[in-house]
Formats: sequence, structure tokens, C-alpha cells
Amino acid sequence: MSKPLLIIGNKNYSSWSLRPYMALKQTGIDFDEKLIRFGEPQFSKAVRRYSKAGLVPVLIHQDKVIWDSLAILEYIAETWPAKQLWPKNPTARAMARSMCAEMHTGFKALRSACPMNIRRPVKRLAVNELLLKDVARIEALWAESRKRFGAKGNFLFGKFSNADAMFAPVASRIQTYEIPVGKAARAYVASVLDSVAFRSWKVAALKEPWIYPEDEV
Ligand SMILES: N[C@@H](CCC(=O)N[C@@H](CS)C(=O)NCC(=O)O)C(=O)O
Repeated sequence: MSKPLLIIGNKNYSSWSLRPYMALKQTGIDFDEKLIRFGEPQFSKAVRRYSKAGLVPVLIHQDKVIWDSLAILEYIAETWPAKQLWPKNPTARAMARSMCAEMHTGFKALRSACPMNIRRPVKRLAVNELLLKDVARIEALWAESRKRFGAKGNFLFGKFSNADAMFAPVASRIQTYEIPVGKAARAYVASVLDSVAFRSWKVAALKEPWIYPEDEV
């Protein structure tokens, strides 16, 4: 099968790009990547060459163009079924898909107050009520999936799945901004940050020289 090409933004900042990267890298799928830097004058034009939506990430595979991180995760799971990116158990799978959808459309307080910024020195951020509400909901989702389906591994549904790919940027934010969470959530964050995929993304992110003041909190 030909290699997919993943178009991404800056590794330091692009939380949406991290998601499909996590799924491809963590499951050992061979892929190429192309980084289009935010803020470069031709960013929009360069992305539009691949997808008229003009946003990263985009996956190109054979004659297909898939844009939007969640659609890409679905495509990866469907195209490489042996990687089992969705849990086998239908009840677990239904929950995993729902969690991904909730992550995709929700948690705006957390996302806007704490932009993903891998390079930022770890330092506690003052948290507001809305942000704490988001974090409480995320912790509840993590606790439930781990308790019901995840006991046999370190990830939300045991072995690595698309749900972990979707929540990886949240794990990074919890660490960077020292967002207060309980012991179980801290252990899960550590599993994500210690994964092969996240570590390789982080090595590259730390080498990037570009700084965007609007994302420096
Ligand atoms: N819902 C989309 C959102 C993608 C998105 O907002 N990408 C941002 C980068 S993280 C982007 O391309 N921003 C460039 C711009 O707004 O010009 C997804 O999940 O892929």
C-alpha cells in the first residue's frame, strides 16, 4: 500500500495536527509528513493546494484527500484495521467514538485559555471556573473509560486507540500549565506523554524556532 502523506502545522502549537500523527506513529504506520508553518505568508495558499478548507491537518492517501483531524482518525482506523484504533468491544467503541466527538466539539474554555505550547516552561496557570468544569468532565470521561474498559493497559481503553490520539493535546496542556487533576488522571497523562509517538513529536517541536506571541500564555 502506498504511504500516506500527513500535512501538519507547527509541532509546538498545532494540537489538531498532533492527533492523526499520534495514531499513525503510535501504531507504526509508515507515512510521510509535510509541515506548513503558521504565519508564513503563503500558509493559506500552501494548505489550499491540498484542501480547500485551508486548515491543517490534511491526509493525502492514494486518490483520497481527508481533512479534519477526526475524519482522518476514522480513515486511518478503516484503512489499517489490524491496528485496532477503535476498541473491538462495541460498547467500548461507542463510548470511544462519543468521547472523541465530545473532545472535537467541546472543552472550549480549556482550549482557549491553554493553547498547546510544548516548549513553554512548565508553570501553573491561574484557573477559572469554566476551565475547571472542562477539566472535571475530562477527568470523569477518562476515569470511566479506564475503569470500564482500560484495566488491561495504560490507555483509555487499555491499548492505544483513537481516543488517546484525540486527548493527547489535553494531556500536554495539563502538564504544561500544571492544571490540577487527580492521581489517576496524572498517571494517564504520563502514559500519553511517555508514548513513542508523543516523544518523537516533542523532540521535533522543541527544535522549532518560531514563536507566536498570541499562543504564549
Ligand atoms: N476541525 C479541524 C480544525 C483544524 C484547525 O483549526 N487547524 C488549525 C491549526 S491547529 C489551522 O489550520 N489554522 C490555520 C488558520 O486558521 O489559518 C480539525 O480537527 O482538523
